[in-house]
This record gives sequence, C-alpha cells and structure tokens, in this order.
Amino acid sequence: MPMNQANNLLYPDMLQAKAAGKKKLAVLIDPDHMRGDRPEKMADLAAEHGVDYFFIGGSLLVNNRLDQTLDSIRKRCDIPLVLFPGSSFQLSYKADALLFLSLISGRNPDLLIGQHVISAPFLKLSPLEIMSCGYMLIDGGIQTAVLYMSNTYPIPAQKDDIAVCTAMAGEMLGLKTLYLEAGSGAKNPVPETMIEAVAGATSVPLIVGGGIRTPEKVAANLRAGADIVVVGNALEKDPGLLKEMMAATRSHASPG
Ligand code: 1GP
Repeated sequence: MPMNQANNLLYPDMLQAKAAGKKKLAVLIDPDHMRGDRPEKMADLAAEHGVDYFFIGGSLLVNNRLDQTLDSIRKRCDIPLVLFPGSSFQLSYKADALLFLSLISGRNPDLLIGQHVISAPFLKLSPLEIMSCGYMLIDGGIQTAVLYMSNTYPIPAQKDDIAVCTAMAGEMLGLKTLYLEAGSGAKNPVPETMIEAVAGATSVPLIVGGGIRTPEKVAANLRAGADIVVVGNALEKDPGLLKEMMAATRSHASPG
C-alpha cells in the first residue's frame, strides 16, 4: 500500500528529524541505469545499511523503466520511494511520494509552474504524498544534463547571497523543502559555505546533491547544514561506498 494511504507521511518525519538534528541519506536511482538485477541488488544493499530514501528519476529518461524499477525495489525493501522527476512524464503511482520540484533558480516558466499545471489533475487523484520543493541549480563546474534540459542558468557557485535570497523567497512562497543541486556528475559539489548560508537563512528541510563522491563529503555537507544528502553516480560506480556514507550520516552530531 502506498505510504500516503497508510497515513505514514514522510514530510512530518523530515521535520521531526530536522528538529532533532537527525540527518538522512538518499540514494538517487536513475531508472535508465537499472538493467538486469541492479535494482534488486541496490535495494538489498540499501536495506542492509538502513538508507533513508530512494530518490527516483533523471533529467531525461529514455528507456521506460520507471514502473519496473519501482516494482523491483519495492519487492525487496520498505525504503520510501520518492519520485524526483525531470518532467511530468516521470510520474507513477508505484512510488510513495513526489518531490514536486519548482526550479526557482531559473527563469523557465515551464519548470517553475507549467509542468505542475499539466500534472496537477493526475497528482490530485494519486495516492502520492506531494512535497513541494524549491529546486536550485548551482554551478557544478561542468555542463550537466539537468542544466541543458532545463534551459536555465545555474546560480554561480561563489554567489552565496543569490542562493540565500532564492531559498528565502522559495520558503516564503510556501515551498516545503529546498534542494541545492550541483547536477548529477558535477565536477564541483555545492560549496559548504553556500549550504551553511542557506541553512542559516531558512528553516525547511534542506536537501543537497550533485557530485558527492566520498563519505567525507557527505559528512562535510551534513555539518554545513544539509538535512538530506543525495548520492547517485558514486554509488552506481562503487556500491561499497554506501556503508561508510551511511555511517557518516548516522554518526553526525549537531554542533553545540
Ligand atoms: C542528486 O543529481 C544528484 O541531487 C545526484 O548527483 O549522481 O552526482 O551523485 P550524483
């Protein structure tokens, strides 16, 4: 049964965790990369190490494997499945929740509100828990898929003030979560100074991802104020990293 129907909502838990300084790790699954028994293997590994969420999606999916991937993971574990869609074509009732992303760092009206209008009737009827999200692209040093597909400029990595004002505006507009995204495979992850500045100026759960490759980087992002760190590529290449990344997440102690 989808979690929404069981009233076991993820967002209240995210808020509680944030209040308690409890940090979380999300594994990003790109359904296009989930051939053979990869989803099952990833699900088993994630369950073994107590991963908090699977985020599922990609800037562009070309293989129609979304439902199949969700099914395969669901059969093996109860880790919440959160859709992280690149477009309104990437929706499925088989997940538990949806990050309803509004690309507030950009000025592309389609990704600020257009796709949302198109998907609203589907979502209204769906059992998915909808979590609105102010999605902010930060320059990660290379042209990532998300940058090209979104047709927007990222926020320059050294411009903390722009990120802070964008995040504050997103929160004041009522968005329930904020996401600092350097882009999948980014050369440079979001700088910790920016994470710290945004975390200090806002109070909704802060998600950070893109180009995070080591347990040390996970720990540094959490120390800087991320509530949820998202890792994709690095775990696809070396699933063995998960153990230490989870350990870094669980052992996080809030300063003071
Ligand atoms: C999620 O796009 C990221 O925010 C994932 O990026 O694949 O580089 O970990 P990586």
